[in-house]
Amino acid sequence: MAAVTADQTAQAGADRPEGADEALEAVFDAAVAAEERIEPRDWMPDAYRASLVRQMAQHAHSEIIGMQPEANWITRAPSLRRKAILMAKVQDEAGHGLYLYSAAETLGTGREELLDKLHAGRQRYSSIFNYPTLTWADVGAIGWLVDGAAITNQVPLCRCSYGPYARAMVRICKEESFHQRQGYELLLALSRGTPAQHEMAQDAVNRWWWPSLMMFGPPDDASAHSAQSMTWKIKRHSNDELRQRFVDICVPQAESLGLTLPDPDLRWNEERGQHDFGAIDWQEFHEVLKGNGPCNEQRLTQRRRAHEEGAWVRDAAVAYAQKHTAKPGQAAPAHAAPAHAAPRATAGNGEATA
Ligand code: FAQ
Repeated sequence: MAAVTADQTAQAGADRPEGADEALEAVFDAAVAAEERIEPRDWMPDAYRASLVRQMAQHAHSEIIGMQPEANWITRAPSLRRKAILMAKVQDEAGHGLYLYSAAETLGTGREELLDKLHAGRQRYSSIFNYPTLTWADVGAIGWLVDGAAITNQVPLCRCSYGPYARAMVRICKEESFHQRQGYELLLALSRGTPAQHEMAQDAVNRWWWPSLMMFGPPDDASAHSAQSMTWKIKRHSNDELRQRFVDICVPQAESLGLTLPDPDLRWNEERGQHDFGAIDWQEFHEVLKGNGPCNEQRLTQRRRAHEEGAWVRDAAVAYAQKHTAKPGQAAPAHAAPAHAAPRATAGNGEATA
């Protein structure tokens, strides 16, 4: 970006003449308008930085909490092939979290800080991961619908104005595409299987359809951040636009799958050239956001426990890095104390734990 770097701004320091911030903001606005990428060392408004951290943190948290519902089925996958695919997918989600935390770090917020906020319930993760995976077909429904919704939302983020986020999204979207296809293929196998398997696939779609539509966020007239995020070209489309796009993509796919989307109001609108669909239960969405979804407590408890139990891995990685960066003749610092084990929690919402 041909903008002013943060260093140049700092050099100008406190003596900056009156109106300097406005001038910097004008350069920033022009860069955004010209579709240039904002890079970590460029000057940016504090509110732009804060909004990016907010969205990227929520996104990163969603990826790592999103590992839980499907990981729950790794030990019970019905074949070696399915198990290998599912393990690869769940590992991919961890990787996505890693790219996104790293991208957020370029804005000056450390991963530890973001994780602390997640564990304290001060930052969000996607509502969708607060629903239980009750049968094997849920793994297919998550792949088809949840990853499908994620791709619809995230492909435009590859053109986000903030460089590190946009670049992380390119790789994430390629992997999400594989995730979506494996879910579709799994559901197709079930749908064409025995009547009981078909029924299991339909039941999973019935349960995941509406929560998937909620992933796109509140309706445009209730979306606090959309207008500003779109002006800054963080978001390229509104929540409702992307939700509509997703519905239009899913209808023919559901037909090919031989499954029904659970919405009696779903029909093609010739005039609009799009599908009409039924009302979303926004009360349910807000309850989930408040922490009252079927799995909120379970997901956070498990996340905190995984973090505690993984302390020794982080300590070991730090000790290893220090050892290898220590100058010759300098002793490597002693490694940290071993992590302590926390008691296991049990799910109280019908979701069996692996
Ligand atoms: N859940 O003003 P808006 C995945 C919050 S990754 C929870 O419309 P914005 C991969 C929102 O944060 C899925 N909270 O907000 C995968 C804000 O609260 P705040 C995650 C939600 O940012 C697949 C408030 O409501 N994807 O699935 C939700 O303009 C399978 C007002 O909303 C991303 O994060 C929700 N559904 O638009 C992994 C993509 N919706 O912050 C494993 C990037 C809204 O003021 C397995 N994020 N809120 O406290 C975005 O595109 C946007 O942030 C939106 C929300 C569209 C999610």
